[in-house]
Amino acid sequence: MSAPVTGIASRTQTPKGLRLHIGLFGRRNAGKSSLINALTNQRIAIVSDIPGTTTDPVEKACELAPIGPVVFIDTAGVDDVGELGSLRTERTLSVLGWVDVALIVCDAKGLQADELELIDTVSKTATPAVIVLNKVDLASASEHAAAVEKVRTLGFEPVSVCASRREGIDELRKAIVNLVQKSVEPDLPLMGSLVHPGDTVLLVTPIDTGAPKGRLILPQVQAIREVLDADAKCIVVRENRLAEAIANEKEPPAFVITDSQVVESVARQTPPGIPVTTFSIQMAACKSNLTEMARGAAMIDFLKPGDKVMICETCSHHPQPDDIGRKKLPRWLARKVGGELDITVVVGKDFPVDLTPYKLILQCGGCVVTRRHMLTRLAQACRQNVPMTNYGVAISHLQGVLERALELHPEALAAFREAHKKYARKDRR
Ligand SMILES: Nc1nc2c(ncn2[C@@H]2O[C@H](COP(=O)(O)OP(=O)(O)OP(=O)(O)O)[C@@H](O)[C@H]2O)c(=O)[nH]1
Ligand code: SF4
Ligand SMILES: [Mg+2]
Repeated sequence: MSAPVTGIASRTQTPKGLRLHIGLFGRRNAGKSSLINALTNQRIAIVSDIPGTTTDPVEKACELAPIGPVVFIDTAGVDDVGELGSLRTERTLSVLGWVDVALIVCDAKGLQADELELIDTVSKTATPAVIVLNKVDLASASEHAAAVEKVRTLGFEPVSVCASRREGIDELRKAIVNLVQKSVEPDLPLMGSLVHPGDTVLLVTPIDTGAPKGRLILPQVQAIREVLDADAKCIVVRENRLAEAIANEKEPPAFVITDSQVVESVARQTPPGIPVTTFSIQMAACKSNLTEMARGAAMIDFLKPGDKVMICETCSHHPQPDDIGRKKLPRWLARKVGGELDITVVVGKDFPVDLTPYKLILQCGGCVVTRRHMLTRLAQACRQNVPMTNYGVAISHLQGVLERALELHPEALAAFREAHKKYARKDRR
């Protein structure tokens, strides 16, 4: 795992993981790419009258007035044909599982079967969606009226547009804003409700070879900002200055938050009574479901050599020489298990449909994706009874201090203990 860096150079750029993700779905030639251009008032997506122009999900980060920083995901048409076509359709539908908002682009002349299926899917999966009737210029008044009526019977109020002439776009923007306000959960803060005015929070940030030159990584910057916003005091140290920093304070800090990689040393140096957490644990709490991730970590103690484990890195960052996901975690796990595991590394946003071959899934922090994306993965793993945890929770456990690191999250701690007992009972059989 290597979280994206931030600093002076990137001050004006909102990281992807903090942007609203808006996906466009529909048949080939429906006008999905044209609509992205119309909404952004730019030519950022390729438009052509050849069906199947967009073949893979394409992400475009941009500003969408008045929402602010967003990522548009242009997708391949859901009516694509042939073997390759059905693979594309499968990828498109997987994107539908994690966007914050879906724009279902339909034909104003009348809804086709694929379009009705898409609307059915967003209804069933409770995906916040706007149904867009595009190409109103080509529809007769009665065709258009019938399409509007049909969408209403499905429980949605459609927005009619002509993407190529950029008509109806302001109304569409308004509909997106309303939907976001009504149905999209705002991002949770990294520190949740842990910081109070007047508190002192100690941040431990190791500066090793993996640390970006001259900058701090995103979760560290986010944490500092949240402490300041809460009118609390923030002390930032490397692990070698931790004991000194605690001793210098008249009052003990409210808690210590550290990079997972030095959590064992931090837990050892921090007097009992001062809670310790990690950036990754807080990331799991705000970005997915820490309780489930803690439950998943219990499986680590029951893995056997040769067991299949899937490691998921949600972005294709350039792997470091001693990369956490690809090198350190497999090495630490092998040491713990007493032999090599059968590890598969999955990079990017695709996630296998069948997870049952795996004994455990280790997910990175997912800093570049939406909370919904992480929750969708977790829900899929839960449905298939496959334990899933995240790198940081796993590292704390592999370093023998997970219980200490979960002190601030009693529900997650209880879930970890309960799952541990359950797996132990199964293991004895
Ligand atoms: N008349 C009319 N043509 C439109 C409208 N919107 C898009 N088009 C045209 O429809 C064709 C397909 O548009 P695209 O935006 O490429 O459609 P797409 O859904 O991205 O298509 P694929 O990438 O092939 O799935 C282009 O020739 C556009 O100019 C519209 O509102 N009215
Ligand atoms: S998405 Fe995952 S692998 Fe990529 S930088 Fe963030 S935590 Fe690391
Ligand atoms: Mg397209």
